[in-house]
Amino acid sequence: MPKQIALITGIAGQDGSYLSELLLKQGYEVHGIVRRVSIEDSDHKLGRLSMFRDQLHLHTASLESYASIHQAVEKVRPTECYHLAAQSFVSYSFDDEFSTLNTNINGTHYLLAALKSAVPGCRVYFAGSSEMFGKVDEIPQTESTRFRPRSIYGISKVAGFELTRNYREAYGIHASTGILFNHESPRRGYEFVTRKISRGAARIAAGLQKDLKLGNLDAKRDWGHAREYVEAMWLMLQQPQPEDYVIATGETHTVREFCAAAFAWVGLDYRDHVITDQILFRPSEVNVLVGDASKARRQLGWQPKTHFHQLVREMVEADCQAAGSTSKLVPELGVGIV
Ligand code: G4F
Repeated sequence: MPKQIALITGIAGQDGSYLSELLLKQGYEVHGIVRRVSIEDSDHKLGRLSMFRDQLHLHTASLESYASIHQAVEKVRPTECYHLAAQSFVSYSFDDEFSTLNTNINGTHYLLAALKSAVPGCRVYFAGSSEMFGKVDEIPQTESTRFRPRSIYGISKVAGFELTRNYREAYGIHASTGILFNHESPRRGYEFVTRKISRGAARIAAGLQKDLKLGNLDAKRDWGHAREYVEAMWLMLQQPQPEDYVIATGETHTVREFCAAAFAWVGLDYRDHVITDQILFRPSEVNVLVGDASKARRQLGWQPKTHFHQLVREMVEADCQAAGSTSKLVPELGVGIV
């Protein structure tokens, strides 16, 4: 069997790090595209890769430059390409619409065009998002639910999804989109709500901070474990035909429930510490997301394993360790108080 060569954009992020580990274990030669600043500040920006950094091949390129993307693709000549890089923080997309659209849409287009030109047989994964569903028409959301995005980020992902579909249909590229619902872990960035809460709870328990400011506590999300979601990405590229798949747990919880559970793990009541701040509310919100991953279960044999409370616990424990405190593990508190 010829050597499998993977190219991952966004390799330094949460998903990129879990995916690299998975592919290395399977014997892939793993290449990643990173920004020049990441190499210059590698302790900080490549921290998630530190455990296996010496097994990776990193290349500097920018999603804003077709020439640099083409050069990286031509050099690596991947058999599989996972396009994870994006401006992925939804709130920020309201503040800088132009750069979100530019990076997310043009970056995807540049990559698809470079792959088509240099390695048309390469299988491609595009990181879609449940944010594409936006103001949802139906609950739960499936592959055929209409997209009604409510943020510039969501709009950019719908465009990426359509570009991917078009490259598949027009040029016969094996390109699939994973419509991934929220997926979290102790490697999640601090700006996302779950990590903000797990870290906040741990630091408050350790006496390092008093309060935690949050926005909309009533938004509902379908939260799964990132380590399992990258397995679904890989499975999509092993299928004979490229298709699009919803990846989700099928369970939804409010941000408030996440707070209650996280603070309960450290023996605290979130109501004594969480403050809502209007500044952190979004101009237009996606109120409820919950996915139906039946197609992935049927065709990929994929299903989520980590339950909401296990996920919260794993994140809080990791942050307690970082904050030098111990979690007191009192889940009963978290279940009742919302
Ligand atoms: O953690 P979030 O910022 O994630 P969001 O916006 O759902 O997006 C994430 O999941 C998507 C998949 O659906 C990805 F495509 C995307 O790249 C990203 O990974 O916010 C979750 C919810 C929102 O409703 C937000 O309004 O939490 C609410 N929230 C309340 N207070 C907050 C806060 N979100 C953040 N980031 N910070 C807060 O203080």
